[in-house]
Amino acid sequence: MANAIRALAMDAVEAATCGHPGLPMGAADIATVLFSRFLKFDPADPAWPDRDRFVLSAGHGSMLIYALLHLLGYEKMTIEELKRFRQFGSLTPGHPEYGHTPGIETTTGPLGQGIANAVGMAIAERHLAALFGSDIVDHTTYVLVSDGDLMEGISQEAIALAGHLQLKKLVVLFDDNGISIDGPLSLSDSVDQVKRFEAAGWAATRIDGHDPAAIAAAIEAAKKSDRPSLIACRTIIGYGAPTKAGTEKSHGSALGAGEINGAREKLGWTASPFEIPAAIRAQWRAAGERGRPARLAWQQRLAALDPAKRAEFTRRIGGALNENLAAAVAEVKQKLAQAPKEIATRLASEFALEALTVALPEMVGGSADLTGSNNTRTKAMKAMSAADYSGRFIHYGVREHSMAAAMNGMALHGGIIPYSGTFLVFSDYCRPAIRLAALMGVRVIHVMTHDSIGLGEDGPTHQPVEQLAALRAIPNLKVFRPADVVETIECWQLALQSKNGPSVLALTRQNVPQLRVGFDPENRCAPGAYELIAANGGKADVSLFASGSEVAIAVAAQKLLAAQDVAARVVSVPCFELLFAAPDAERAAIIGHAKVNVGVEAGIRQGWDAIVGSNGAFIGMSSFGASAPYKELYQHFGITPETVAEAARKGLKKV
Ligand SMILES: Cc1ncc(C[n+]2csc(CCOP(=O)(O)OP(=O)(O)O)c2C)c(N)n1
Repeated sequence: MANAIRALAMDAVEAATCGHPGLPMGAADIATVLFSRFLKFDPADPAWPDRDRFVLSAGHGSMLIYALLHLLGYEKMTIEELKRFRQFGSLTPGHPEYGHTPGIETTTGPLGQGIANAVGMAIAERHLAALFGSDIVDHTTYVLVSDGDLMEGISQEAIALAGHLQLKKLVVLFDDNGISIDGPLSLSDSVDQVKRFEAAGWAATRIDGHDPAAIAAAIEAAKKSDRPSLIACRTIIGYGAPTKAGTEKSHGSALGAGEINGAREKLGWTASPFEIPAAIRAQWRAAGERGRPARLAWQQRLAALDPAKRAEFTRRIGGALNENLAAAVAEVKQKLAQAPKEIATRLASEFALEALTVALPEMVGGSADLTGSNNTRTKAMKAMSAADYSGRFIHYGVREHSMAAAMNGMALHGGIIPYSGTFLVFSDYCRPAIRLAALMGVRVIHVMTHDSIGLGEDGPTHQPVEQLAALRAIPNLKVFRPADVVETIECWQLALQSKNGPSVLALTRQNVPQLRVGFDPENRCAPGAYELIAANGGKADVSLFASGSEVAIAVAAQKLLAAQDVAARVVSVPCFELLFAAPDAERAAIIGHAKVNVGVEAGIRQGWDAIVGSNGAFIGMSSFGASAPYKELYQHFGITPETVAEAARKGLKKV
C-alpha cells in the first residue's frame, strides 16, 4: 500500500517535470499506517465536523496527500488530477490549497505554519468538546512535519503553547529524514527534537518510520497520552530510489526515468505509470470506507441532541452569525448617542466587545501578552486553560506568529471566530499567517492597537509607520482604522460579517473625540469611506480624507478653512479595501471632485494616491517616529490641523 503512494508520487512529479518526490516516498509508511488504521474520516463527507484532522505541514510533499486522497476514494481526486499535478486549474496544485481541493484542511507550503495551524485546530476541538460534549466533538489532530517545519521559529511558539495547554489530542509525526535542500541536516542543525518537545511538556518518542508495527504502537500510545505527542519517525528520504534515496537529490526534483525504473525494481512495483494493481486499490478503498459507520453513528448522536443545542452547533460550524449581532450593535450605538465617549479606539473596541462577545458566543479572544493594552478581554471572559477549555480568552504568551497561525487553525476547524490582540507594529510578526488567512479566505480578526506615533513615549521601535500600507498590500485582507467609538463598533460589525477573509482593526492608544453624535442605525463604514462633514454651502473646493485618529485633525482643519472662507468637506476612510471594492459610481461620489484633495494619516503615503490622486497632498509620516509625549510628536512631524489647512490652501493656489 505504501508503495502505491511512492509510485504515484514518482509518476506525478515526473509528468509535471517538477515537484517533490522525496517526502512522499519517505513518509509513505507513516501515512499508510495512519490513514488505514487510525485516522477517522469519510471520503464521502470530507467536511464531517467530527473527523480527525490531518495537516501536511511540509506542504512541498503535496503528492503524499494527493496520492492518499486518490487511493482512499475521494471522488474528485481522480487519476487524471494526479496526471495534471501542478497544472493550471487542477486539484493538485504545487502545494496543498484549502478550499480548492476537498480533503485539504489547510494551505501549507510556508514551513512551520501547518504545525501552528494544527495547534489551533486542537484548541478548537478541546474548546468545542467542553461546550458541546464528547459525543459530538471528539477528534484528534495529526500533523506531519519535516525538518524544515521544526527549524522554523514559529514551531517553537506553537509547541510551547500546545504543551502548556496540554493538548492531548494533538499528535505530531516528524518525518525525521535528516535531509533538507542544502544537504544533510548536520550542515545547519543539531537539535535533539525529542528532548526539545519533552522540555515543552510533550510526550516524545523516536521510532523507525519504515516499521509499520512501531508506527502503530507509537500512535496507540499517543492516543492514550495525557499530553500532546511527538513521534519522531526515522525515515529515508526518497525511499526506494536506487541512487538518490537518503540524499537531497530526491527532495525537490523529478527523479528521471532511469532512477524511477530502478526504484520500481527495488520496491518490486511492476505496474505501469499511474496504474494501481487491483488488489492494492481494493485495500486502499477498504481503508477509505472504514470511517463511514463512525460518521453515521455521529450523525445519529447529533440528531438525538437537544434541538436548541443541535441548532447552535450546526450554526457555529457553518459559520453563520446569529441575529443578536445587529441588536447588539444597535444597542451600543444607542448608548453612545445618549452618552458620547471621548476614549481611545482600543477602549472603544473593549466597549464593543462587551456586547459582541455576549451576542456571539463563538468569539474566542486573546492577546500576545498585551491583554491590558489591547483591551481584548471582557469582564465576563474566563481564561482558557488545561484545566478548563471552555474559557474564551487565550493568553497566547509573547508568541505573535503562532498566535496568528493558531487563529487560522481555529477558523479552519470551524465553530469559532478567533480574535486576538497585539501592537500594530508587531503585525510584522504575524504577517505570514495573516497572508495565509487571506489566501485561504478564513475569518480571523486581529485587534492591533497602538496604531501610530500616537502611542508616544515607547518610541520608534513601537510606532508603526509603514504597517498600514504593508497590510493594505495583502489581497483579501480588510484593514479597518476607525476614527471614533461609533466607527469602532461599525468596523467590528463589518469584520465579523467578513466570513471569507481576515480583518485587522488598527486602534489608537490615545483618546479621540466621538465625531458621530446622535443615533444613526446605518453602518456608515460599510462602503469603506463616507462624507463625515459636508462643505459649508454644499460645494467643496477641498476634500480632506483621513483615517483613525487623524479624522479629528481633518475635522479641526475644516473649521480653520471655513474661518478663511474655504469650503472643505471631510471624508472618513476607515477601510481602503471596502472603498476600492465599491461600485465605480459610488466610489467616485465618495471621493468627489473637489479642486484639491488632501489625505491625512500618521503613516506613509503609499496607497493614498488611489484616493487623493498623485496631485493630491498628503500629511503623514515619511520617516520613523521618536520617543516623546504624543502631542509633541504630532507637532514635530507636522500632522496638525494647521499643516492640513495649509496644504489645502497651497493646493488651491496652484489650480
Ligand atoms: C518558510 C519557508 N522557507 C523556505 C521554504 C523552501 N523550502 C521548501 S522545503 C525546504 C526544506 C526541505 O527540508 P525538509 O523540511 O527536511 O523537507 P524534506 O527535504 O525532508 O522533504 C525549504 C527550505 C519554504 N517552503 N518555507
